[in-house]
Amino acid sequence: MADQQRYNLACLSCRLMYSPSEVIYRCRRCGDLLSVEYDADLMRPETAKKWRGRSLSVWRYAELLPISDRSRIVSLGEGGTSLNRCSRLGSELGLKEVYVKNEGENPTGSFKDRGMTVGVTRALELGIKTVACASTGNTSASLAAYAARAGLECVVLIPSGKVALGKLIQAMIYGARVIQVKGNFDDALKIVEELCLTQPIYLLNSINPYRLEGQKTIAFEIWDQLDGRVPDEVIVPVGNAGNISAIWKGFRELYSMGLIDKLPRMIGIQAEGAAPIANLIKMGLKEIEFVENPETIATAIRIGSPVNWKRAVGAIKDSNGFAETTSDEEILKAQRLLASYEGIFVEPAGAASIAGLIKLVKNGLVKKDDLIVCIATGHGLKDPDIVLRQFPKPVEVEADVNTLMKLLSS
Ligand code: AN7
Repeated sequence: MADQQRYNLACLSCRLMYSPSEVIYRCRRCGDLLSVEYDADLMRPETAKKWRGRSLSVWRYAELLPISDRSRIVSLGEGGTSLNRCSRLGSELGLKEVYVKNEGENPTGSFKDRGMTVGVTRALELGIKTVACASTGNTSASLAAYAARAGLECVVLIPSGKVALGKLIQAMIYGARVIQVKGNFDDALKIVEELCLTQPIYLLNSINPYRLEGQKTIAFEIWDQLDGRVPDEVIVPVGNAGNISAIWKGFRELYSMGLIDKLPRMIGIQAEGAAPIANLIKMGLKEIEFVENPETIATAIRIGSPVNWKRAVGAIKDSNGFAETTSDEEILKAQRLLASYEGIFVEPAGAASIAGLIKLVKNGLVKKDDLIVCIATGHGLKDPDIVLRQFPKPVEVEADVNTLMKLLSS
């Protein structure tokens, strides 16, 4: 038997409420996005007692996830990613306590799996047969996998020629219909949203409120992994701006439940060529100025019109945080630094949080003793080309130990 629904959907702007039984992405009155809001009786410390004894994963936090029938969860073992204390990186930067949460450890290699386990489970509950998304790569890889697991048809739209190879082949092998759109991610998202409003196809981009529910568990896990301590700063790469919003929601819920008594500052990092949110925050603009032709080697965050920009700006401002931009060069440098100092290999977009941290240190915006968590959002093997291009071919030797020793001593 399904539990009773213990949440509703609420418009972010006008607060109009909708029943979860509706397939709806935007408020019918004002057009803004929707958020999952739980019944007040769940927002108590007692709720967290049920979490103890369950393994670290997205579903450890089931009471605060919008699924009524837990017997039908579509899972591949998502979440439970490591939170690595990075002492070598920290001392290089003159910081005492830096952690990297390695979301590349998720089943398809990015944090998107946290959202998809929830979103695709909801799709099944709603009786959906076909799911779709637009994607810079990781969302499509993840949706394709979870759709396969659930036995759903899957359509993914990607910007022509601008998706890292590893992500493209994932969507293919999982059996999705992969369609390249002549345009960028923003163009692809626009048409897939239109498609899903007129066809019986369920949209699983981050305008879908259930996705963010899964992703907020990054905050819950950090809190668990730090034994109840709250970071001073959480640094997040920002593209479509769903993840930073989701993580902030997670921390706010812990706060509402009375489990923490302070909140972290949320720090969003964007690539210079795709930085509408960072520009807004840094220049104090009133209105967002979308970037028409976003460009960065971090193709995952090559997004000019982030749909969740309002939520993200809210998260940054309400948390007393800020936003920063990083150049492609800084991103690649950070990617190498994290790999060679800590053994953590992330894709360029995932390294944006590290590149951002380096910049914040330079600008004196974080303190030496701060407890800092960087979110490394995707696995390095997604995009091998970018690394290959930066290194010379490995030297070749005869299969002879003396030659080898000579080489090593040179
Ligand atoms: C590695 O896959 O948007 O700010 O379509 O893959 O929540 O969008 C990917 C985003 C950061 C940005 N890091 O997260 C997609 C897509 C990685 C990513 C982001 C993405 P959001």
